[in-house]
Amino acid sequence: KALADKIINYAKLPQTGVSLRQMVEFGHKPNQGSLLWGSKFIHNELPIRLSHRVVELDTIPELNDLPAIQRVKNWYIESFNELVHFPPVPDKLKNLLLSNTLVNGENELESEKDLNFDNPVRYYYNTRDIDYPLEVQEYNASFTKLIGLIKKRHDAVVTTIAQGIKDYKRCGNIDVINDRSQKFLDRFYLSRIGIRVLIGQHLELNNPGPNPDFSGIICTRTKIADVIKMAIDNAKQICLDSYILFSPPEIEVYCPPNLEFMYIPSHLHHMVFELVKNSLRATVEAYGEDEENFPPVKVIVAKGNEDITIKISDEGGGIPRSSISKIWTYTYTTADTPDLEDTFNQSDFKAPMAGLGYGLPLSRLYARYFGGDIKLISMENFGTDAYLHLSRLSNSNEPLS
Ligand code: W6P
Repeated sequence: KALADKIINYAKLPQTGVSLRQMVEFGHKPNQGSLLWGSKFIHNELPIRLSHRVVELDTIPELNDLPAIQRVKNWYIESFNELVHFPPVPDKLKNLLLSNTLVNGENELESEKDLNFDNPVRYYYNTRDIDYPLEVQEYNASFTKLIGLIKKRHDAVVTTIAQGIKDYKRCGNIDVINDRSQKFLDRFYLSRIGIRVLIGQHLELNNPGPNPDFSGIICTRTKIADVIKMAIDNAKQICLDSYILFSPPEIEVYCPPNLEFMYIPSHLHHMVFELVKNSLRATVEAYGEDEENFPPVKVIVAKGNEDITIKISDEGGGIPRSSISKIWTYTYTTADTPDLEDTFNQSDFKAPMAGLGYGLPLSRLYARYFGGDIKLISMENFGTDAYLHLSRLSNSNEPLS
């Protein structure tokens, strides 16, 4: 039908990546005019990214059969449809916006001739800080509302797919996770991170909080030691909730004081939390009730020119070298995995010690999204070192598949 054709056509258009630096530069005190360019960019870009995922999904028959995947695909189609039906910027606002767009300034258009409203927007353009008419604000507000609803619709994508794959495997379909669907899910979740960063950034810019260190959801002064501390407290608490323990293993942190960099704090928290949680679990399971002899988990932070690297070391017995690659798959977990209902039925949601096994592969995607990575080195029968590399060069573009 018409919608299906439209999706196929959009999927032929290239996706446009954005760097952390671009987002931050744009996000510094945007006015309603700049936000209108932001709305236009996302209005162009989101349907393209959504269509790529839908079309690609049709090429993975092993996954396409899953009811859970069909549900998720329908969310993508619905959101695509809402976006392409959202009204374009009214003509009378176009000219006003064009005449106030900054040319040849920092971070602006390269030349006047690019100033055609219907050209594809590479990212955002900054505009003069004038009083824009109410219609601009109304347009931005109604677009912001739409993408807020879209973001919410897709909240449960990861858990829906994870549970779907688990059920499907339990019914005897062991071939769902082959190399092809593994690579697809990596691209799919990486793309999802990018989409949610764009939406999250736009929502935040349209409704900014008071903290001047933030540009949208990006903190220009993310204090590594603070984020690590919170992630550790969180992981320790979950460790206490999951095991009958007097106290969880000690965690020693060696971090240059006051070290800060530009990042999305929630992403950093998520990755450190996940790695620390794994180290705690390995330690507790290796030592059992012998709490007094828990070897501490060590967190070491080093600042280089290219990277800030966080090493998380445990002496939890390690894993065989041949099992390392399984850690990054979407079906492997060393612990018993609770079903989703079990975790949601608790009066308030508790992150389980061992979730659906997605924590590590997703953390690596978060790292890669901004040019970093996660590497695991294990000594079987001793322990594991996890290296979280974070790129300090914030101008690497979003990886788009
Ligand atoms: C383990 C297995 C693992 C995965 C990720 C991080 C730390 C650890 N420790 O034994």
